[in-house]
Amino acid sequence: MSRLLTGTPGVGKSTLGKEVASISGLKYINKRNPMMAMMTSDCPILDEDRVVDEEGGVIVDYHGCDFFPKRWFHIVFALRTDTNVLYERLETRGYNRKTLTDNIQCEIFQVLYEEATTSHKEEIVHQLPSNKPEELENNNVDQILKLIEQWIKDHNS
Ligand code: DAT
Repeated sequence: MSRLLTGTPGVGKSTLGKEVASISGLKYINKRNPMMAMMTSDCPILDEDRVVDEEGGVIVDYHGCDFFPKRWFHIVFALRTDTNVLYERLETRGYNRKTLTDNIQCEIFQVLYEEATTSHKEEIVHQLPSNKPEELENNNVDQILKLIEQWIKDHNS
């Protein structure tokens, strides 16, 4: 069982992914995890054998889904952040002007959400707002856990 958290850098994938993993028992995988090898800085490869064997399933954090096989993810969560909020987060990270502008445009044109809906069935892609701590704690964690629970019910009956 694999879930993907996608979205522009800075939208909150790693914060939410780690929180969901700590509550649900899913294993959190990002590009620093040995199960994800980076061919180049923008080309991830998941170690399918190890991921499939992972008891309890995995939640993968990556800014994109083009590189993964289409059959791979059962649910995709696309985080979205308002431009002004994202700008401040990326500025705090010390991104240079070009990287900042590229990422803000990526969010404005919802590049990663559209990539998710064109590379996966639309009904498995869920957009989640990620601007305030309350959205993380009260909304997104709960919603992800409910959708995972529902998926398990639907596929085990
Ligand atoms: P990503 O993994 O998508 O690059 P992150 O998890 O590192 O993003 O988060 C970027 C910053 O934003 C970090 O300082 C934590 C903060 N953040 C994440 N989700 C948030 C939310 N829902 N409300 C407020 N701040 C949030």
